[in-house]
Parts: sequence; C-alpha cells; structure tokens
Amino acid sequence: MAKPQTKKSLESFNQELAEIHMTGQWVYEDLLTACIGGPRPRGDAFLWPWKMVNEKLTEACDVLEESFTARRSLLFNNPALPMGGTTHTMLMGIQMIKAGEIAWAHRHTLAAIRFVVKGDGKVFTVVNGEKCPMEVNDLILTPQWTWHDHQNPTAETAMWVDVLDVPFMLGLNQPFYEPYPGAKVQAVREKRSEHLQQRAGWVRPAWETSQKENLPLRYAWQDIEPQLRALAESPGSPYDGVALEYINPMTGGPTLATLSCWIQLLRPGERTKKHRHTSSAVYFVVGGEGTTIVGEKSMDWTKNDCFAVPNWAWHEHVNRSKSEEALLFSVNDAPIVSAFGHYREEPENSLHTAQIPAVPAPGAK
Ligand code: GTQ
Repeated sequence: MAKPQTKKSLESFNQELAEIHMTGQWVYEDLLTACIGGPRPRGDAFLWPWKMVNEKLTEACDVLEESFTARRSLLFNNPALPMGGTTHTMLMGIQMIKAGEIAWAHRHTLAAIRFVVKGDGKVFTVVNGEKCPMEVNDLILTPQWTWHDHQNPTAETAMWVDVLDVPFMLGLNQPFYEPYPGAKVQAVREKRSEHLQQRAGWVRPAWETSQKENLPLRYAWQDIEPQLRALAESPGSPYDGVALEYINPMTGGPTLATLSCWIQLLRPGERTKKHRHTSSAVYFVVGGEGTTIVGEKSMDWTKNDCFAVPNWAWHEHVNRSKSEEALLFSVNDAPIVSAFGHYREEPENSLHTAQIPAVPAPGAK
C-alpha cells in the first residue's frame, strides 16, 4: 500500500496555480463578498479651485508657447486613481488658447465635449467641417472620430472645459488617433445647407437618409438659458434640483453614447436629498456658491471651480446663498452604465422616473 502523502496546504496550492497563470475562484470569492451592498466608490471626491487652475493656465501659456499638434489643456487627475482620470471613466480639463492661436485639426475615437468658460462668438471649433461659435456657456460636442480644430482669431485668450471618455476608452483599449492630413486646420463647409446641424432641428430634407449619432452639435447658451428659465418653475428632482440633460435631438437620448451633459439649477438655499448612483460625474460651477457633500467630505465651491463625484458615493448639493441661484454644468457616464442595464440608485431611482405633467382637468385654472 502506498504511503499517504502529506496533504498540500491551500496556500501552497494557490501559489502553484499562480505560477501556471491560473487562480481558484475561491480567491475571488472574498472580492465578491466585499461587494455586498455595492462597490466601493472608485476615486475620491475632489475639487480643483478656479484660482489655482487659472494661475496654472496662465503659466502654461508662457511655458508652452505654442501647442502645435497638442492642446494647452490642464487635466484633472483624481488623487485616488493611479491609472489617471478625473473619475474612473472620464477625464476633465480646462483648455486655453491664446489670441490668434489655433489648435490643429485631428480626430480620435475618444468622445469629447467642450463647455465654454471664456470666449465670444468669434472663437470657434470646427467639427467635421462645421463651424461652431464658442460663446460663454455654449456646449459643443466633438463626438468620436469627428475632425476637430479650435481657432481663436480674437485679441483675447479663450478657455473652455474639456471632458472626454478617456479612462473608459483606454480600459476597452479602443484609442485610435489621426492628425488631419496635409493642413493644420480642416476645410469648412461653406454652405449652411450642408451642415448636419441643419438636419437636427424641427425640419430636415425628406430626400436624405439621416445621421442620428455622433453629430457635430452646438447647444448655444442663448437657446438653453430660456429653456432652463421655463423649467426652473417646475418642482425639479428632490435629489438634483432643476437638473436638465442636454439631449441628442435625433435620438432623444443623451448627448453622446458615453457621456451625458447636464445643466443644473439649485434655487437659493436649496439642499438636495442625499442619494448615490452607479454613474460618476464631473462638475463645473457656472455660477453661485455652494457645497457638495460626498460621504464624509465637504467641498465648498464657487464660480468656475471643478469637482468630481465618484460612482456609488452618497452625495448632496447645497446652495449656500439665501438669495442667489447656483448653476452647475456636469458630465456623467450614465449612458455607459445604462447601456448594459447597470444604472442603480439609492434610496430610489430618480432618473427618468417621475410622470410628465398631466393634461389639466376640464375647467382647471
Ligand atoms: O481639444 O481636441 O483635453 O483632442 C484632449 C484631447 C482636448 C481637443 C483634450 C483632445 C482635446
């Protein structure tokens, strides 16, 4: 009879498996049980104050005299994300372009949005040949794989917020990049009738097929603000105040397949109810003064500050002023999360759940 061998320990067996590039599922079991109740928020809640960012942007103008094919954009690195990113899916930054300067044309599979901080209608971004003027608070989309260049023919520097889906796209290993061939800036469509944005309004050519995704779109603040004013009279969300999502007019869905943009008004003294959701968000303070509390952390913000709220972190917003409104622009990754049915919220779903206003009853005033 063979002598019974001494039993191998689980530890040494795990080690043996590791050496041949395998793992027992029991090793992951701890990881899974740690997720009862959901994931730990990935990344920190963090704020980049405008004063500091603005100083560094001004310095960047001297240090990086000309940006050539690059961009003079300062990107926000979340201190708890060693792989980079402002949240685990999005990268936010502020870009500055000097008087007379151009940011050369290129395209990439990274989707991006621009929200204008400083500019006038003479500064513009060209997206797939369509000239989009950049006035303060305008939102301009540069969807995946669209050619884009930025130009500042004015005598003042211009600035805007950039948000891109970089960490998400790198996670999927899908980055493609191409400089515009043969020129610094792209050719523009001379005729308005050739603009795709001309096909994304109330009417469109009946004889054409239509493009629904990845359109060059400019959401002019002069159009958005009156809509915000009109809807500001509604009760809003108890968790987000009067939060409006910018929509793709062709699909009725979010701005881009990966990124949804919001403009959010907090009325004087408003304090939203605390909630958490599986999407993460990056914010730019358009105006007002408030505080966003994320878990144990309190972030006081004021005009032009930027901050990040990681996913699945309890948070609430407070407008600290008793007399002034606060206005927040934000970008979230809910389209990514929702695409696979993973959008969750606690204590209850508040995204796209309330009923639209009912038809008034006969005789109602
Ligand atoms: O302005 O085109 O921050 O392509 C990163 C990549 C800005 C831009 C960024 C870009 C741009």
